[in-house]
Amino acid sequence: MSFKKYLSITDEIAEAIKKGKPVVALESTILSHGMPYPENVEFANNVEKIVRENGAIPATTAIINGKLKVGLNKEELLLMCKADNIGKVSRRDVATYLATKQNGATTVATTMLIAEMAKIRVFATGGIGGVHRGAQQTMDISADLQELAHTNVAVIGAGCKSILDIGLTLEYLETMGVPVLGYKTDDFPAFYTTKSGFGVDYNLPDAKTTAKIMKTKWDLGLKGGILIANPIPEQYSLDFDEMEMVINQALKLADEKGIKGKETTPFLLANIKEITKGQSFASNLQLAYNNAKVASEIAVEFAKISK
Ligand code: PSU
Ligand code: MN
Repeated sequence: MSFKKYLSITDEIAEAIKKGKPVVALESTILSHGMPYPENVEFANNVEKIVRENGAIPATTAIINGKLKVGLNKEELLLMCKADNIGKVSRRDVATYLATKQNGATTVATTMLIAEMAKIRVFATGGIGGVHRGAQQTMDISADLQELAHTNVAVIGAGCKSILDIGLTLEYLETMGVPVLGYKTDDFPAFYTTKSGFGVDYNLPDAKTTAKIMKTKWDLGLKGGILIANPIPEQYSLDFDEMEMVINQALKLADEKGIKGKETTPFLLANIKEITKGQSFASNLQLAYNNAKVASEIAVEFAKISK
């Protein structure tokens, strides 16, 4: 297919995919637009290390020099982390960035898209985008949700932040037929906290069962992604009410400054970090590490039954 000329997969990852070995996709927007430099460099290296320690091969994605990159070398990772002139690329931006050779970081939506092209079925992130609060007026709904509806990739994330309307986000996913599965939990996590007050469709007992559900869904030809909601480890969990206050403060600031569109999410993330004096950032790192670990375990089990 003609998309292959745009794909640039490292030899190691290409070989692993060919042999049916476990590979875990990782996004770059979390690096370029979700975290400050140089902390994001350490984070990027740690996440890749955790994936390897748990038996899978990391595949960080980005758009560089007209190519959809699957797997970044040190230099390319640094480019994403320094984030000088690095756009935030969602589905609608992909063709423009490729054709005009602009460099960009991939969101959850774009990472899913690239992962599917490369035949990678498991992707670890921090949290997904969703239906924003006030979407009834603004119609601000992340393209991540449409991608989950259509693209065959399992996304492991710590739910979503309550910068979003979590209830509406879950309704949207239900409408689109996206399974929302809790990893060893009955509760949909709210990123910084283990519980959001909303439930999941099913409580996954282990990686093996997760892999079985993924395989069954796609065997049936039921197109689309699966959201695997993996709560932050208890010891790093923050107080829900305290985070609500912080988030409300950030939302108010965004409103006052008239922040709109694709700037909204990065603006809110940066301000939450600022208001909590970095405390939320430590939790952010830990939940993302935990997602990488669980995603790798799932990728290992999925590889076993997909041979
Ligand atoms: N939510 C987070 N951290 C993030 C993002 C979302 O808690 O880094 C990033 C992800 O890359 C996600 C994107 O795909 O923001 C969603 O942006 P938007 O809401 O503009 O679709
Ligand atoms: Mn948006």
